Amino acid sequence: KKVGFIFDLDGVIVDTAKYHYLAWRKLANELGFEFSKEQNELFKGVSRKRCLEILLDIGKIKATQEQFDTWMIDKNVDYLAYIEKMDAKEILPDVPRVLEYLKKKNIPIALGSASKNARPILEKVNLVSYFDSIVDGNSVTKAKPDPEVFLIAANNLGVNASSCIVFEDAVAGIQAANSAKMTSIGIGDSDILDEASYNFKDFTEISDSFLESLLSKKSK
Ligand code: G16
Ligand code: MG
Repeated sequence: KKVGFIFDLDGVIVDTAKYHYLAWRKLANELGFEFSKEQNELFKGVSRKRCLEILLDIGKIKATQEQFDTWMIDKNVDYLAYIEKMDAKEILPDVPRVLEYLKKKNIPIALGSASKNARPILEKVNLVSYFDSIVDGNSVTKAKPDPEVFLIAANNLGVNASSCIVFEDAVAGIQAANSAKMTSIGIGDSDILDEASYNFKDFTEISDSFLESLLSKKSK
């Protein structure tokens, strides 16, 4: 059976969470309240719109539709200024090795991200060519933990959902992969991502022999 791999973006391929944080914090400060790194954890894997809703809850701010739309744009403009300065040095350790390993074996690879900025980020870090399909926040109607983003990715790769393996750093992403009946690999804190099929701190812990054994198991 044909096997496919799906990578989340933020927290898996690059650490853009820090830039999201700085942009959300700036907006919070402008609106007159603090926004901590701990609170930013809630934003991982969550859509931009949902992030702003949570942020306004934290600040106890009621917004008109017009204000809401303006703040979404303001935050993204600030975020894009950080993205503009990104380069390949920001790729998380050993991600290129794993991508290269899969590419050499002709395994189809997709991106499955909540971000509407996924493509420009992949371009900035020079990884676009590894992806046979890029499914991002522009292509989905339902956010993670809904499996939509991963199901579209599997479909684009021409691989059965149950033959896909997903790398995710967010609880909502692991849940999305699980409900799509995919094999989920948690990247990060195994206590937080305890619903994943496998857990690793980062890609340096994922050996070629682990990938090999996963491939032979999944292709049966
Ligand atoms: C990422 C981040 C989220 C962010 C979302 C939308 O998800 O983890 O914090 O809110 O994308 O990003 P944008 O504002 O660029 O559309 P993922 O799925 O790549 O981890
Ligand atoms: Mg993520």
